[in-house]
Amino acid sequence: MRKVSAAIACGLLVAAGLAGCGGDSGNDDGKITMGFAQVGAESGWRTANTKDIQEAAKAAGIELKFSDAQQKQENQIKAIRSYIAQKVDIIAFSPVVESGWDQVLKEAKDAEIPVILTDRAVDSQDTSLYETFIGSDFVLEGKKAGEWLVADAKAAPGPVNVIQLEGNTGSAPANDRKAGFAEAIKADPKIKIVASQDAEFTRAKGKEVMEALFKAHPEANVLYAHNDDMGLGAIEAIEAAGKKPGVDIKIITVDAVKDGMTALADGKINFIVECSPLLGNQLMDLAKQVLDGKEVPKRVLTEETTFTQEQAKAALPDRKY
Ligand code: GZL
Repeated sequence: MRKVSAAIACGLLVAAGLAGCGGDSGNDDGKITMGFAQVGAESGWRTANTKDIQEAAKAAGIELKFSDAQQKQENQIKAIRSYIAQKVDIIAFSPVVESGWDQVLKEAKDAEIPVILTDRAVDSQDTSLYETFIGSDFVLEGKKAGEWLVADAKAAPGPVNVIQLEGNTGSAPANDRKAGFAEAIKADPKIKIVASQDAEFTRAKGKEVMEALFKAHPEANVLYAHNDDMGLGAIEAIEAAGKKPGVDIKIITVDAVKDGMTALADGKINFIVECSPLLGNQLMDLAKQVLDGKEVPKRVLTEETTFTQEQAKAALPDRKY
Protein backbone atom coordinates (compact mmCIF):
# COMPACT_ATOMS: atom_id res chain seq x y z
CA MET A 1 0.00 0.00 0.00
CA ARG A 2 2.78 2.37 0.98
CA LYS A 3 4.56 1.91 -2.34
CA VAL A 4 1.48 2.41 -4.52
CA SER A 5 0.24 5.39 -2.49
CA ALA A 6 3.72 6.93 -2.61
CA ALA A 7 3.89 6.44 -6.37
CA ILE A 8 0.45 8.05 -6.90
CA ALA A 9 1.28 10.90 -4.52
CA CYS A 10 4.60 11.31 -6.26
CA GLY A 11 2.96 11.39 -9.67
CA LEU A 12 0.52 14.10 -8.49
CA LEU A 13 3.35 16.17 -6.96
CA VAL A 14 5.46 15.94 -10.09
CA ALA A 15 2.43 16.77 -12.28
CA ALA A 16 1.89 19.88 -10.14
CA GLY A 17 5.54 20.75 -10.70
CA LEU A 18 6.27 20.23 -7.00
CA ALA A 19 9.31 18.49 -5.50
CA GLY A 20 10.48 15.10 -6.88
CA CYS A 21 9.67 11.81 -5.19
CA GLY A 22 11.33 9.51 -2.68
CA GLY A 23 9.93 7.90 0.39
CA ASP A 24 8.53 9.73 3.39
CA SER A 25 11.75 9.07 5.25
CA GLY A 26 11.75 12.57 6.57
CA ASN A 27 13.97 13.44 3.63
CA ASP A 28 12.67 16.80 2.50
CA ASP A 29 14.82 16.75 -0.64
CA GLY A 30 12.81 13.75 -1.94
CA LYS A 31 15.94 11.55 -2.10
CA ILE A 32 15.46 7.83 -1.49
CA THR A 33 17.07 6.65 1.75
CA MET A 34 18.26 3.02 1.87
CA GLY A 35 19.34 1.23 5.04
CA PHE A 36 21.91 -1.47 4.21
CA ALA A 37 22.92 -4.10 6.83
CA GLN A 38 26.16 -5.74 5.62
CA VAL A 39 27.49 -9.10 6.92
CA GLY A 40 30.92 -7.82 7.89
CA ALA A 41 34.37 -7.35 6.31
CA GLU A 42 35.52 -10.98 6.50
CA SER A 43 36.88 -11.44 2.98
CA GLY A 44 38.12 -9.76 -0.17
CA TRP A 45 34.75 -10.57 -1.68
CA ARG A 46 32.90 -8.70 1.06
CA THR A 47 35.16 -5.67 0.79
CA ALA A 48 34.52 -5.50 -2.95
CA ASN A 49 30.78 -5.97 -2.39
CA THR A 50 30.64 -3.11 0.14
CA LYS A 51 32.62 -0.76 -2.11
CA ASP A 52 30.37 -1.58 -5.07
CA ILE A 53 27.16 -0.95 -3.10
CA GLN A 54 28.43 2.36 -1.73
CA GLU A 55 29.55 3.55 -5.19
CA ALA A 56 26.29 2.42 -6.80
CA ALA A 57 24.18 4.27 -4.20
CA LYS A 58 26.15 7.45 -4.85
CA ALA A 59 25.78 7.10 -8.62
CA ALA A 60 22.03 6.47 -8.22
CA GLY A 61 21.52 9.51 -5.97
CA ILE A 62 20.34 7.25 -3.14
CA GLU A 63 21.25 8.18 0.44
CA LEU A 64 22.84 5.04 1.98
CA LYS A 65 22.84 4.27 5.69
CA PHE A 66 25.37 1.44 6.10
CA SER A 67 26.21 -0.96 8.96
CA ASP A 68 28.80 -3.77 9.37
CA ALA A 69 27.52 -6.63 11.57
CA GLN A 70 30.94 -8.26 12.06
CA GLN A 71 29.34 -11.55 10.96
CA LYS A 72 26.86 -11.52 13.89
CA GLN A 73 23.14 -11.99 13.20
CA GLU A 74 22.13 -10.04 16.30
CA ASN A 75 23.98 -7.00 14.96
CA GLN A 76 22.22 -7.22 11.61
CA ILE A 77 18.83 -7.48 13.35
CA LYS A 78 19.72 -4.43 15.48
CA ALA A 79 20.68 -2.48 12.36
CA ILE A 80 17.44 -3.38 10.57
CA ARG A 81 15.42 -2.27 13.61
CA SER A 82 17.33 1.00 13.67
CA TYR A 83 16.53 1.59 9.98
CA ILE A 84 12.84 0.93 10.73
CA ALA A 85 12.97 3.48 13.57
CA GLN A 86 14.62 5.99 11.23
CA LYS A 87 11.80 5.41 8.71
CA VAL A 88 14.13 4.73 5.77
CA ASP A 89 12.39 4.24 2.43
CA ILE A 90 13.83 0.77 1.80
CA ILE A 91 16.05 -1.79 3.56
CA ALA A 92 18.54 -4.13 1.90
CA PHE A 93 20.79 -6.70 3.59
CA SER A 94 22.91 -9.81 3.06
CA PRO A 95 21.66 -12.30 5.70
CA VAL A 96 24.69 -13.74 7.51
CA VAL A 97 22.77 -17.00 8.07
CA GLU A 98 19.60 -18.38 6.46
CA SER A 99 17.37 -18.70 9.54
CA GLY A 100 15.94 -16.40 12.23
CA TRP A 101 14.73 -13.43 10.19
CA ASP A 102 10.92 -13.73 10.21
CA GLN A 103 10.29 -11.54 13.26
CA VAL A 104 12.36 -8.53 12.15
CA LEU A 105 11.15 -8.84 8.56
CA LYS A 106 7.55 -8.77 9.86
CA GLU A 107 8.42 -5.58 11.77
CA ALA A 108 9.69 -4.00 8.51
CA LYS A 109 6.55 -5.14 6.68
CA ASP A 110 4.29 -3.71 9.43
CA ALA A 111 6.21 -0.42 9.08
CA GLU A 112 5.55 -0.62 5.31
CA ILE A 113 9.28 -0.55 4.54
CA PRO A 114 10.10 -2.88 1.62
CA VAL A 115 13.13 -5.20 2.00
CA ILE A 116 15.51 -6.49 -0.68
CA LEU A 117 17.80 -9.49 0.01
CA THR A 118 21.25 -9.25 -1.57
CA ASP A 119 23.95 -11.93 -1.93
CA ARG A 120 22.53 -14.48 0.53
CA ALA A 121 19.05 -15.95 0.99
CA VAL A 122 16.80 -16.49 4.02
CA ASP A 123 14.76 -19.64 4.67
CA SER A 124 11.55 -17.74 5.59
CA GLN A 125 8.49 -19.60 4.30
CA ASP A 126 6.65 -16.28 3.93
CA THR A 127 8.18 -14.80 0.77
CA SER A 128 5.99 -11.71 1.12
CA LEU A 129 8.50 -10.57 3.75
CA TYR A 130 10.90 -9.40 1.04
CA GLU A 131 10.45 -7.94 -2.45
CA THR A 132 13.24 -9.81 -4.23
CA PHE A 133 16.54 -11.70 -3.70
CA ILE A 134 19.48 -10.74 -5.91
CA GLY A 135 22.49 -13.04 -5.72
CA SER A 136 24.33 -16.06 -7.06
CA ASP A 137 23.16 -19.66 -7.36
CA PHE A 138 25.47 -21.18 -4.74
CA VAL A 139 24.37 -24.76 -5.45
CA LEU A 140 25.44 -24.27 -9.07
CA GLU A 141 28.77 -22.84 -7.87
CA GLY A 142 29.37 -26.00 -5.81
CA LYS A 143 28.34 -28.15 -8.77
CA LYS A 144 30.80 -26.36 -11.07
CA ALA A 145 33.59 -27.00 -8.53
CA GLY A 146 32.68 -30.69 -8.26
CA GLU A 147 32.35 -31.16 -12.02
CA TRP A 148 35.83 -29.75 -12.56
CA LEU A 149 37.23 -32.24 -10.01
CA VAL A 150 35.40 -35.18 -11.62
CA ALA A 151 36.92 -34.27 -15.00
CA ASP A 152 40.37 -33.73 -13.50
CA ALA A 153 40.21 -36.99 -11.49
CA LYS A 154 39.79 -39.04 -14.66
CA ALA A 155 43.57 -38.80 -15.08
CA ALA A 156 44.22 -39.48 -11.36
CA PRO A 157 45.92 -42.87 -10.83
CA GLY A 158 44.69 -43.40 -7.26
CA PRO A 159 42.11 -42.24 -4.72
CA VAL A 160 41.04 -38.58 -4.60
CA ASN A 161 40.81 -37.49 -0.95
CA VAL A 162 39.21 -34.08 -0.41
CA ILE A 163 39.49 -31.69 2.54
CA GLN A 164 36.59 -29.19 2.46
CA LEU A 165 36.83 -25.78 4.17
CA GLU A 166 33.25 -24.59 4.68
CA GLY A 167 31.96 -21.03 5.03
CA ASN A 168 30.07 -19.92 8.14
CA THR A 169 27.82 -22.68 9.45
CA GLY A 170 24.21 -21.93 8.55
CA SER A 171 24.99 -19.46 5.80
CA ALA A 172 23.40 -19.97 2.38
CA PRO A 173 26.75 -20.08 0.51
CA ALA A 174 28.15 -22.71 2.90
CA ASN A 175 25.01 -24.87 2.82
CA ASP A 176 24.58 -24.69 -0.93
CA ARG A 177 28.22 -24.86 -2.09
CA LYS A 178 28.58 -27.98 0.05
CA ALA A 179 25.41 -29.54 -1.39
CA GLY A 180 26.25 -28.73 -5.02
CA PHE A 181 29.79 -30.11 -4.69
CA ALA A 182 28.62 -33.32 -2.95
CA GLU A 183 26.06 -33.90 -5.70
CA ALA A 184 28.60 -33.45 -8.50
CA ILE A 185 31.32 -35.73 -7.08
CA LYS A 186 28.87 -38.64 -6.80
CA ALA A 187 29.79 -39.20 -10.47
CA ASP A 188 33.13 -40.73 -9.41
CA PRO A 189 33.18 -43.06 -6.36
CA LYS A 190 36.96 -42.73 -6.00
CA ILE A 191 36.46 -39.10 -4.91
CA LYS A 192 35.96 -38.99 -1.14
CA ILE A 193 35.57 -36.06 1.29
CA VAL A 194 37.88 -37.12 4.15
CA ALA A 195 37.30 -34.01 6.31
CA SER A 196 35.02 -30.96 6.25
CA GLN A 197 34.97 -28.05 8.72
CA ASP A 198 33.78 -24.42 9.11
CA ALA A 199 36.61 -21.92 8.57
CA GLU A 200 34.33 -18.81 8.63
CA PHE A 201 35.25 -17.50 5.13
CA THR A 202 38.42 -15.91 6.55
CA ARG A 203 42.10 -16.36 5.60
CA ALA A 204 43.25 -16.73 9.23
CA LYS A 205 40.71 -19.44 10.06
CA GLY A 206 41.39 -21.15 6.75
CA LYS A 207 45.06 -21.48 7.68
CA GLU A 208 44.29 -22.64 11.25
CA VAL A 209 41.72 -25.27 10.23
CA MET A 210 43.80 -26.53 7.29
CA GLU A 211 46.84 -27.01 9.57
CA ALA A 212 44.79 -29.32 11.79
CA LEU A 213 42.94 -31.18 9.05
CA PHE A 214 46.03 -31.69 6.88
CA LYS A 215 47.92 -33.10 9.89
CA ALA A 216 45.03 -35.50 10.57
CA HIS A 217 44.66 -36.41 6.88
CA PRO A 218 48.08 -36.53 5.18
CA GLU A 219 46.37 -38.64 2.47
CA ALA A 220 44.43 -35.55 1.31
CA ASN A 221 45.34 -34.54 -2.26
CA VAL A 222 42.53 -32.04 -2.98
CA LEU A 223 41.26 -28.95 -1.11
CA TYR A 224 37.82 -27.49 -1.85
CA ALA A 225 37.40 -24.14 -0.07
CA HIS A 226 34.08 -22.26 -0.16
CA ASN A 227 35.94 -19.02 -0.85
CA ASP A 228 39.34 -17.76 -2.05
CA ASP A 229 40.28 -16.31 1.34
CA MET A 230 40.09 -19.65 3.15
CA GLY A 231 41.98 -21.23 0.23
CA LEU A 232 44.74 -18.61 0.50
CA GLY A 233 45.05 -19.23 4.23
CA ALA A 234 45.19 -22.98 3.59
CA ILE A 235 48.00 -22.46 1.05
CA GLU A 236 50.13 -21.04 3.87
CA ALA A 237 49.44 -24.16 5.94
CA ILE A 238 50.21 -26.49 3.00
CA GLU A 239 53.52 -24.74 2.32
CA ALA A 240 54.39 -24.81 6.04
CA ALA A 241 53.87 -28.59 5.87
CA GLY A 242 56.46 -28.73 3.08
CA LYS A 243 53.96 -29.49 0.32
CA LYS A 244 53.37 -27.69 -2.99
CA PRO A 245 49.86 -26.15 -3.30
CA GLY A 246 48.38 -26.77 -6.75
CA VAL A 247 50.68 -29.77 -7.24
CA ASP A 248 50.81 -32.08 -4.16
CA ILE A 249 47.31 -30.93 -3.23
CA LYS A 250 45.03 -29.54 -5.92
CA ILE A 251 42.95 -26.56 -4.82
CA ILE A 252 39.49 -25.43 -5.93
CA THR A 253 37.97 -22.21 -4.52
CA VAL A 254 35.00 -19.88 -5.09
CA ASP A 255 34.84 -16.07 -5.56
CA ALA A 256 37.63 -15.10 -8.05
CA VAL A 257 38.85 -12.01 -6.16
CA LYS A 258 42.20 -10.60 -7.29
CA ASP A 259 44.35 -12.44 -4.68
CA GLY A 260 42.68 -15.73 -5.57
CA MET A 261 43.11 -15.13 -9.30
CA THR A 262 46.80 -14.27 -8.73
CA ALA A 263 47.33 -17.58 -6.89
CA LEU A 264 45.52 -19.35 -9.76
CA ALA A 265 47.74 -17.64 -12.35
CA ASP A 266 50.76 -18.70 -10.27
CA GLY A 267 49.59 -22.33 -10.19
CA LYS A 268 48.95 -22.46 -6.42
CA ILE A 269 45.18 -22.79 -7.03
CA ASN A 270 43.92 -25.01 -9.87
CA PHE A 271 40.36 -23.80 -10.52
CA ILE A 272 38.15 -20.94 -9.31
CA VAL A 273 34.37 -20.63 -9.59
CA GLU A 274 33.42 -16.96 -9.84
CA CYS A 275 30.89 -15.40 -7.44
CA SER A 276 30.35 -11.77 -8.42
CA PRO A 277 30.17 -9.17 -5.60
CA LEU A 278 29.20 -6.45 -8.10
CA LEU A 279 25.47 -6.31 -7.24
CA GLY A 280 25.29 -2.60 -6.47
CA ASN A 281 23.84 -1.13 -9.66
CA GLN A 282 21.21 -3.87 -9.98
CA LEU A 283 20.29 -3.35 -6.30
CA MET A 284 19.76 0.39 -6.75
CA ASP A 285 17.68 -0.15 -9.92
CA LEU A 286 15.51 -2.70 -8.08
CA ALA A 287 15.07 -0.32 -5.13
CA LYS A 288 13.81 2.46 -7.42
CA GLN A 289 11.43 0.05 -9.20
CA VAL A 290 10.06 -1.20 -5.86
CA LEU A 291 9.49 2.34 -4.56
CA ASP A 292 7.83 3.29 -7.84
CA GLY A 293 5.35 0.48 -7.17
CA LYS A 294 6.60 -1.58 -10.12
CA GLU A 295 6.52 -5.41 -10.04
CA VAL A 296 10.03 -6.89 -9.70
CA PRO A 297 11.07 -10.55 -10.18
CA LYS A 298 11.24 -12.49 -6.88
CA ARG A 299 14.69 -13.81 -7.82
CA VAL A 300 17.44 -11.99 -9.73
CA LEU A 301 20.46 -14.15 -10.59
CA THR A 302 23.92 -12.64 -10.99
CA GLU A 303 26.06 -13.42 -14.05
CA GLU A 304 29.28 -15.33 -13.31
CA THR A 305 31.75 -17.79 -14.82
CA THR A 306 34.74 -20.02 -13.91
CA PHE A 307 38.49 -19.66 -14.36
CA THR A 308 41.37 -22.01 -15.22
CA GLN A 309 45.00 -20.89 -14.84
CA GLU A 310 45.22 -19.61 -18.44
CA GLN A 311 41.88 -17.76 -18.14
CA ALA A 312 43.03 -16.14 -14.89
CA LYS A 313 46.24 -14.88 -16.50
CA ALA A 314 44.16 -13.30 -19.29
CA ALA A 315 41.53 -11.79 -16.95
CA LEU A 316 43.83 -10.39 -14.23
CA PRO A 317 44.92 -7.13 -15.92
CA ASP A 318 41.31 -5.90 -16.14
CA ARG A 319 40.05 -7.44 -12.87
CA LYS A 320 37.88 -4.84 -11.06
CA TYR A 321 38.21 -6.48 -7.61
C1 GZL B 1 28.92 -15.21 -1.48
C2 GZL B 1 29.29 -14.46 -0.22
C3 GZL B 1 30.42 -15.12 0.46
C4 GZL B 1 31.71 -15.10 -0.35
C5 GZL B 1 32.71 -15.00 0.74
O1 GZL B 1 27.92 -14.54 -2.17
O2 GZL B 1 28.18 -14.41 0.65
O3 GZL B 1 30.69 -14.42 1.68
O4 GZL B 1 31.88 -16.24 -1.14
C6 GZL B 1 32.06 -13.97 1.63
O5 GZL B 1 34.00 -14.58 0.33
O6 GZL B 1 32.65 -13.94 2.87
